[in-house]
Amino acid sequence: MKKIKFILIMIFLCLLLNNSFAVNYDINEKLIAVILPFSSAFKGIAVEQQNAINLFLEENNKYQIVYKDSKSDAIGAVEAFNELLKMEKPPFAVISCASWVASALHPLAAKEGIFHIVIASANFQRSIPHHTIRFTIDGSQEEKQLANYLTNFNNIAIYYMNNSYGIGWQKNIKDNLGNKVGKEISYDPMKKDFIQDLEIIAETTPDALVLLSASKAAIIAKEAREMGIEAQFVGTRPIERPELLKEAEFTNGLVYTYPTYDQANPMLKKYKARYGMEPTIFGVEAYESIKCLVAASEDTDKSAEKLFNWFANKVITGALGEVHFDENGDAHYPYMYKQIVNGEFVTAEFQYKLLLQSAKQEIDNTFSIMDSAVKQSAKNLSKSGIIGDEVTKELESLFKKTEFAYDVVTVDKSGIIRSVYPSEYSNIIGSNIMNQPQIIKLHKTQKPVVSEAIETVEGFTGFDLEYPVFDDEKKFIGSVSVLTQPDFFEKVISQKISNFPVEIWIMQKDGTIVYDVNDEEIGLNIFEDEIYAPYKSLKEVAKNMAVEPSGEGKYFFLDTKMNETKLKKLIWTTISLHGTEFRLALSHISNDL
Ligand code: COI
Ligand code: CYT
Repeated sequence: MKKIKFILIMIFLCLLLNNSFAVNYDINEKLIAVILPFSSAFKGIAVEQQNAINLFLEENNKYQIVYKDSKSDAIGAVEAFNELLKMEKPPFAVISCASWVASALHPLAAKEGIFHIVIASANFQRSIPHHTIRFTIDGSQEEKQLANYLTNFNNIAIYYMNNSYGIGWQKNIKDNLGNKVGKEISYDPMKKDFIQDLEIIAETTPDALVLLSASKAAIIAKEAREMGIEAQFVGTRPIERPELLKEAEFTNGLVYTYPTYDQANPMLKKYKARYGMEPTIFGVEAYESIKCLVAASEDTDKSAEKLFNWFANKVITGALGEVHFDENGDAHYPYMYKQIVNGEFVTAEFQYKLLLQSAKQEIDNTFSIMDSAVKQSAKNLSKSGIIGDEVTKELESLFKKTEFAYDVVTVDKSGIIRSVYPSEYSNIIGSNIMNQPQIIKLHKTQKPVVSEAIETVEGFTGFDLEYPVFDDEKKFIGSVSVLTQPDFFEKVISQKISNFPVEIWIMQKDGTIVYDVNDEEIGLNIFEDEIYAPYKSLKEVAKNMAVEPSGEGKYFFLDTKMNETKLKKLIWTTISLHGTEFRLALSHISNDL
């Protein structure tokens, strides 16, 4: 049934498209079209976007805007677009809202050579490269972050709006957490009463109910709670609508993912003064899109190609904060968790602990895989000793098992490196590392060791994990080692914290920074190095970190670009392996979100 409907829509779209093939336009270089879902379940969103665009135009009236109503689906959007083509002079650019509109208009606008910007379009299918610029982050990116939270639950129900936004999300969650999803039901966004669906969901007693909804989440939450559904409500970007605060009694506690933007941007105050309420991400995104489009138009000949190229691979700082456009035209910026607490949309405090824990877990897992590989090699080397062809084979296999290894070596019982893999580092064979602290310890204890940051014979600051090797008679004959570089931490952690406006750094108990996003700080000591001298509060925090395995604090230090001094909040925990401890810290600028 769905398939037939899809085919009919496609035929209809093709007919509409064909009608406009022959026309040759004279384009209006002062006119921008904005296609929004005014007559739909998303009217509130459309009005907010329109308000934000008008706010910008009040200050910059070089361009005229023609607003069109996409109504509730792709067909409505294509009709609106075709009306533009019938104008004596069609607009040079079009901004459109919603995923289903984005995917439908994108090939049409490309065909007509009209530049296209899409907003509020998390699930957008590009068919023609280098044409459309998207300000919304892809749903699959947001889902990675939501999944971090959803893994805490075991029986997830999904209630989703029946359009490409809801369907795209439902697929994303199923693909990644399918084994936890107990029930999924879609609903028509025009629907007013959700009781029947919710009764079916209630029967499965979910512990989390994901609502892929906008303002309708207010009624859904109310009806769900009234029938006794106790599940944690979980949402995504479009759920932050004013209607939810009117039903705070039922929506309090909702947790959702949300893009970050510049909280101090003057646009927010102006919008509030003008319209009596704060804008949501929809308004901020709409404002930023028209602002950038106007800037791009001033800099170019307004052709679709030049306008696209103006955005691609650019970093733009504005109301959305720092936005990175990739070569495909997609925007990237951080996402966070928000929550409804006491009838307000607020930044969820829990996210920092969650992020720190998941970074720790990722490092622990990686260490543990590396540890068992080295342990196994040490056993295998009992037979072959620490030099010879068999050893090279063993080192090769160890290297291939340990994703983040820089190199792997064997060391004899007098502390001389005897074999190395890969062979390109063979210049270190023969180096004496007897005076490195971890080797001293290993020789003394004959137990596995992990070094603190050491100056390696390879020539960089690194970390060494070593297991002792014993021969068949259990006599100590040397050791086997895996060496990693500090960026090993970055590679492991970045998958867990990417897109969050937080910094992770790692300190040894002596105050040496062994990992920081800012390369220049790696290897510096908070208690000793010059650049930390003016930051007493940081030294205080570091003193606590040196003695306490976990804790929290506040300090002043430079932002990640080392420009301005900011108040930062921090929490830390400990990573420990074979008795060596590292403090893993997460800090964030206290008003960054
Ligand atoms: C999206 O498609 O990403 C949206 O946010 C659409 C919105 C009207 C619910
Ligand atoms: N290098 C290495 N120490 C070093 O300097 N590969 C192991 C231990």
